[in-house]
Amino acid sequence: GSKKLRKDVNVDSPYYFVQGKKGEDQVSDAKAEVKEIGKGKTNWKKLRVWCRQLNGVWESGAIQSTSGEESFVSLSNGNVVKVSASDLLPANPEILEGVNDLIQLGYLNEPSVLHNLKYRYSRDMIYSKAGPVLIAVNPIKDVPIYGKDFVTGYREKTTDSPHVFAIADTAYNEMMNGGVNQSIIISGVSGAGKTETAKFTLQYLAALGGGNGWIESKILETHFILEAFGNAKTSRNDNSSRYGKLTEIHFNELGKISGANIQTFLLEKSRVVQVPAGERSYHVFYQLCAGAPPALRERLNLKMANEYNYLIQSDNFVINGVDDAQKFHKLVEALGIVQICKEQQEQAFAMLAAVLWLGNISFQLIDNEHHVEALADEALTSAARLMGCAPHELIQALSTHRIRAAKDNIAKKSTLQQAIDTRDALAKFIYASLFDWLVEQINKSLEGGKRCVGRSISILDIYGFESFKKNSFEQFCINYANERLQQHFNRHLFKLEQEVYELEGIDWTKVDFEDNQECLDLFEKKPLGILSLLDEESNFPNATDFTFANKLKQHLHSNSYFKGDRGRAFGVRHFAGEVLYDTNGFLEKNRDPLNSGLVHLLSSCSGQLPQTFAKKMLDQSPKPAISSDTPRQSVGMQFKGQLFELMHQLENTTPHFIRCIKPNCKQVPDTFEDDLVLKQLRYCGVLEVVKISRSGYPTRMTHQEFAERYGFLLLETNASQDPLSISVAVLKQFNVLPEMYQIGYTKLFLRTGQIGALEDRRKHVLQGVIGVQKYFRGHRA
Ligand code: AD9
Ligand code: MG
Repeated sequence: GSKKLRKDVNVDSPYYFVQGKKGEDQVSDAKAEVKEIGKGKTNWKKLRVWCRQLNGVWESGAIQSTSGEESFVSLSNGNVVKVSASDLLPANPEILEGVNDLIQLGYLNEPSVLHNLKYRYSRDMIYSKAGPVLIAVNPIKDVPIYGKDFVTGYREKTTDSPHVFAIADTAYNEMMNGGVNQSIIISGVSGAGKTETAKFTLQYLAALGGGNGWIESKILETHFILEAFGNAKTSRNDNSSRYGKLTEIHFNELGKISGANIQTFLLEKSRVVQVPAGERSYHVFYQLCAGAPPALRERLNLKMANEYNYLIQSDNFVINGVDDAQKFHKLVEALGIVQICKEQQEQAFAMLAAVLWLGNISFQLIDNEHHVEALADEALTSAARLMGCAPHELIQALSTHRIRAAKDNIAKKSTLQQAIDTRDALAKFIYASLFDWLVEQINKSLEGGKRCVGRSISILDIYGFESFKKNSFEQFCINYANERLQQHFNRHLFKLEQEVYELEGIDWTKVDFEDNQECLDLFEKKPLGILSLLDEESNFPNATDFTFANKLKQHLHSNSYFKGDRGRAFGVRHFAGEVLYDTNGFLEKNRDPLNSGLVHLLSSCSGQLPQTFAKKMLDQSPKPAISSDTPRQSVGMQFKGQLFELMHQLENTTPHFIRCIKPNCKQVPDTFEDDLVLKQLRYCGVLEVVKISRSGYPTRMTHQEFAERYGFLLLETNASQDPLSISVAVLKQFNVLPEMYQIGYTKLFLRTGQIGALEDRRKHVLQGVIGVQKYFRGHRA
């Protein structure tokens, strides 16, 4: 990891390793912990351990005997194997099996964390906590834990097992009692369950804050509309959101929902014109083609999905178990509910049909210099009619491009590739503008009048960290966003952790925490951050992806978060791991050029939506669009701006974090792939949370709990019966060193591993005669 936790500890202490200084080095951890235990402080025979197999998988077992650095371990499958200490990690005692909160685990090593989640998952306990963070492992099947009885259970606090409802409930109460805006930040890889989790959150809040009638059902309906336009089937998820979303819910003084507002981020536009094999374009295209009634079909000259080039590419038209026609009817209903009138709906559908027809436009050669012109066929006339322009105007706009010559902008004939790019740019622009327009309409209908201060809950459903074989500009932006969110996450958790210690009167000021600011600087610094360099290069007419890659290497080679690579690639050391980006297409995607001829065309269309789209575009342009082909702010800078605004918004809220985990790649239930889960735990910073607590005192028990559990082990009966003195006597008798614990006002804080040793002793005694007698004298098991 790029981040280190430092703890001011005595490096010479034999407990150095145990304290987690080498938290990143599991192997030394293992050796040290096993060695410590081997020194005879604990009866380490029969010690439960995790044992690394040749294939890297951790198996549970118990130590049979030890000599030097090697041990014989009997595995859970009955086999006995010889293992070196470096392949052993201590496992938690049985009482900690499947605990609600990972922080309760005495040993917080990776196999222990993983085992705990797996144990719970196999019992359909999909939610767990890691300190303040909720971990949600996608069940990929219906689990009956979201009904009215569960809402009531969490509302009346008769249930306290980890749940998304519990998070929503806490947020709601903190908002009502403290008058502070709240946020629920949901992240995870594609298919991990973010969007479903966001819906359950909303469902709970609607149940709590409902009552004013329409508004909450309206908010729920918006999901359906945005899913139709912003979700698609991908190889990872049949209903993958291709944009990020922040839903802000407003409440009134009485805690009832009064309105809402939705913000979206970085819609994947390329999908409109390019669909990867086995995937689909946006749901709404298939819904429209399958479900439009005859009269509408006629007005839009609509065909079936398999007659449109943009949709044919992937040869994938249906999703198992989904009826697109029926979804279309549901969509129309939902549009009505958010007050988008019939006329507007028809205009929106006309834009969709126009996009589809654009994809069918073809070009013919017109001279010997490879120049082409769009054919005036059914596709072209239909697209022109739907947009509201004359066919020859569309032909002209698609067959020419503009170049800057001195101060003028002159139109030149296009080659086939240029013409196709122009056509696709128009289709993408129309679709993205339509999406933004829809969000605007939805927001108008969700507006709730006067807003109360400190009465809102925002739900963020945003793409998690991505690292594929090939990573492009999209992954670059997504990972940049995650780097920002991770900083927010770390800072918040760290603050919380510190607060707990302060509240308990414990000295923890020596913990020093390095965050990922340097990595963020690599992206954001002016003028030598990647985003600035990308913009600079985007403005050079002759720049290529290669020159961009070289520029990065030239300026950033000494940055420790940057890694130059061969050819067009470069690497970034993210908090979640190193990612190699291929600069292919970076400049083009960052410029996202829209031929000024197209803007002119749209603004002169008779259709209302094209005009609106063009106007918005012109309003956004820093310079008059006429003068250049790339008038807009670059995509990278736009995204950075959006992200800053988002962070600013989030910083004024109390955050609650939910980390969604995808248990397997096959989208099937009851299958838990260790490696995949472990990777995500790393990506989403759960192991970081765990590390933060490792560096401190992860085990916390109230004086009362501690005294009840271990008090009976005292050899001399304590005159005083108060839990604190019993606890202190236990610690003394078992020679727990002063640096291994701290005594807070109400709780006892213990370092990693201490509870395991005490548990072993306790079990040992309970098994012995004396222990059994004491046990039957009424101590709790
Ligand atoms: V993506 O980044 O938008 O591609 P998400 O949003 O993380 O992704 P999504 O919420 O769409 O994933 O979940 C994927 C599928 O998992 C859903 O379609 C459901 O079939 C399934 N799922 C997710 N969460 C739950 C749940 N709590 N209970 C049951 C679930 N099924
Ligand atoms: Mg989603």
